[in-house]
Amino acid sequence: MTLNVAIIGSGFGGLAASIKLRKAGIDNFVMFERASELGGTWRDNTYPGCRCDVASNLYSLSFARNPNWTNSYSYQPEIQQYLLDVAKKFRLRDLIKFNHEVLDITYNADKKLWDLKTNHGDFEARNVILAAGGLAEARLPNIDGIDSFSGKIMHTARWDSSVDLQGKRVAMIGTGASAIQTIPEIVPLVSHLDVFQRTASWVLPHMQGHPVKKWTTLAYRFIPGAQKIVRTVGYWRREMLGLAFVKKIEKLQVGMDGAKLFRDLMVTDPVLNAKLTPDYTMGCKRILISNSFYPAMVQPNVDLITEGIDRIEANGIRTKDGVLHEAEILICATGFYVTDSPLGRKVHGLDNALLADSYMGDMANYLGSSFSKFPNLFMMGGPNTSLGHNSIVFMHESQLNYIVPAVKFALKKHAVISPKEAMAVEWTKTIRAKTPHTVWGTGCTSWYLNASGENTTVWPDQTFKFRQLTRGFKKQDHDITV
Ligand code: N01
Repeated sequence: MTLNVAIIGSGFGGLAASIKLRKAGIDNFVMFERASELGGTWRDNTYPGCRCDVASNLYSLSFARNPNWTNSYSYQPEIQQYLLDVAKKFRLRDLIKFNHEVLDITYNADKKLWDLKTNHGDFEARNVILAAGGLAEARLPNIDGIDSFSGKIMHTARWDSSVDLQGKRVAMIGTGASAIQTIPEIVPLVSHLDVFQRTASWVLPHMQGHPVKKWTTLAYRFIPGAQKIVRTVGYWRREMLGLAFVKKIEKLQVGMDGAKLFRDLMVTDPVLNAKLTPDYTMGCKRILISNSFYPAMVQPNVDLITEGIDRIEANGIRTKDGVLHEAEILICATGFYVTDSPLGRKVHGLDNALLADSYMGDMANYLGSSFSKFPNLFMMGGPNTSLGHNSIVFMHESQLNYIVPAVKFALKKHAVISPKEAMAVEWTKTIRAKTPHTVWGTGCTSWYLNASGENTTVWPDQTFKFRQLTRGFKKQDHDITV
């Protein structure tokens, strides 16, 4: 049977797409999920201390608010439970084909259908929504000798809870968002931790993460609109930060001064303090929020190594100064394949166009959601729809305001639709021209940039503007064949 829609992934994006499709009266669709459970990045990231740095009221679907959050900034298990609850409430589980890894997605122009190859057989679909997520493919560092390490290697996004860290000598590579949450949790366990830092991060104190009071939960449950108001206020506070990122970069100096004060109070050793001092404008890489990272870094069993890694050997990590830092366990908090996600190489459109070129090559996109040579294919979390300052769930819902009516139109009219090449080129040009004037154009390396140093990941403007631009399906922007 030909599917109306094949959705790839069952994380926030896939679940939201399913709910919205159904609400639009569309049936006969499935979510292909390579794992045995739904949840995407919140299923995968089970490292100790894993928590969202966006408030729970905001980091949730607007149409599925949860009055029962126990913490204002939730930890991973509660977010994963939220997604399981959403799936239950909206009866989505039966729509998911678990353990189905999509191996290839190719457009068949004769049949006007997408052919999907999975590890459990082949499928055809009239429309495809890619919702595999930007933080899905864990990246191990490409460091000489990594295969020769004789101990256990773990990536934070593939945490193995059966590994006992108690009393072990541990090395951690990376000091990004995942690392700074993991480090304080494992320092009390390990005999020694060497943290290998390539770039120091901007760290601010966590001022608002706290258990939710009972009366607040009651207010969320029983006072109509109470939680929505809190969510809205939280959204606009973040947009103030967004304003500094995209228009008033000089205002970030206030944040940098505050972060310096915080660091100076927490890290009194001048050598360690200097090593932890970032050398780029705050916000160019993701701002980290933690009250426990600096206190962990000053513990006597922790060393911060900034000499640069030369290679990994059987017994540890050798730095460029020739010193071998012995380790029994190696933890890589080294991020994800984002601009070079393997999924991009599995999607082939017209003229054998490769979706990977939307991030890595010159391929233009429309609203970060569709591509001229990929008819009836849409991408959640596509180019320049990731965020540095607000909730990604808001962006997902914005994308769906365009994607769902587009799919509905295509199904109703039996139409082949794709954005006009000129519209896609115009959109991509406009987005790329914005970045140099934002904080992401101030010069730092991050996963927001592709191999050519171009921002193909983060939305370089305020999010309400994206919401305005994605309002509905504009026929005039598309090539439509019926
Ligand atoms: O990954 P990252 P992450 N040698 O790519 C270093 C979300 N998230 O998993 O900065 C040495 O940010 C790398 O160094 P450098 C959030 O969107 C959110 O931490 O490239 N070091 C960096 O320090 C976040 O942005 C939350 O110089 C190497 C680190 O590894 C995204 O996930 C929590 C190296 C990678 O940092 C990714 O965060 C967790 C090498 N070869 C994640 N390769 C919250 O909500 C890489 N590094 C709080």
